Amino acid sequence: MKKNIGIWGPKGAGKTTYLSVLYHDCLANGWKMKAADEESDEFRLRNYRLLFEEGVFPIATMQQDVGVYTYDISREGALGVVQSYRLVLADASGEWFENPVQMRNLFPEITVNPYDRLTKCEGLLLLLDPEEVRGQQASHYVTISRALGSLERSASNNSINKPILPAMAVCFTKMDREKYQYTIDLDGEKMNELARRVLGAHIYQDILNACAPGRVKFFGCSSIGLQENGARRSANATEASGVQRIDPDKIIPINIFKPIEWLLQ
Ligand SMILES: Nc1nc2c(ncn2[C@@H]2O[C@H](COP(=O)(O)OP(=O)(O)OP(=O)(O)O)[C@@H](O)[C@H]2O)c(=O)[nH]1
Ligand SMILES: [Mg+2]
Repeated sequence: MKKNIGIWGPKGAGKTTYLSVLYHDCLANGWKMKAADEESDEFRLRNYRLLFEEGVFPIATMQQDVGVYTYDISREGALGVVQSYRLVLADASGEWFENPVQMRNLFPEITVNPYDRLTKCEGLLLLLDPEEVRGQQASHYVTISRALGSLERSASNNSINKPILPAMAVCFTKMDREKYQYTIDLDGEKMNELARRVLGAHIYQDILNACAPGRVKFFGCSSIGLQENGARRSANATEASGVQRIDPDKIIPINIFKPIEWLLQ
């Protein structure tokens, strides 16, 4: 079963890093995963080396680089029934979501741009750095509202009677940072409370309004894991070279595959 998963998130939210460790976390959750083409495998391997060998984050995605990555995942569920999906994920620079008009004008040749991809996605991953959202709620409001509007329009175009919106997983990234570490695994009402606090009442309510009941869920995640003492260093301080270092041996991604697993349900 083919599933287009849309990824949405402002610049630097952690999209590329998230995708880079997806393979790792998918396996850790008892699934098998295989890249469906060479480009998808190369993306995975290139970033794997950066993170797990050199201990550095992938570089910021360039404006013109819109990558579409396809992975086949499967696992044996209850009663030996095999579940299998083809995940199609697109990764783009956050500028596509912050300034879509400007990006479209700059790169008219990118016909299926990440923005338009939303109109045919079955699930949406909204990645947000909670620290950034808190600092700039108004600009995030705009970026998030665009995603919601685009989803709602595509739903009402596709079916006349009952618009069916894709499910949406809102993931707060980089929750390994000291301030957030203790909230990474919150669930249910506690997670909703955190989301309301981070997003502000307006954005929070807009998200709930745009999604059918039970079709939106908030997650806390970290691509690099808690890193123990290293987390503080990697999150806040930059080395003299300007490159943040991660301890490759301590990369244990948290809640990376879980939101996708939830979207697939
Ligand atoms: N502490 C911590 N920092 C992270 C994590 N993931 C990403 N970062 C930091 O956030 C920066 C941006 O991450 P990216 O994955 O490049 O973000 P992006 O959303 O792809 O950014 P653009 O492609 O520029 O839009 C990284 O260079 C890291 O400094 C994480 O799990 N924990
Ligand atoms: Mg990126």
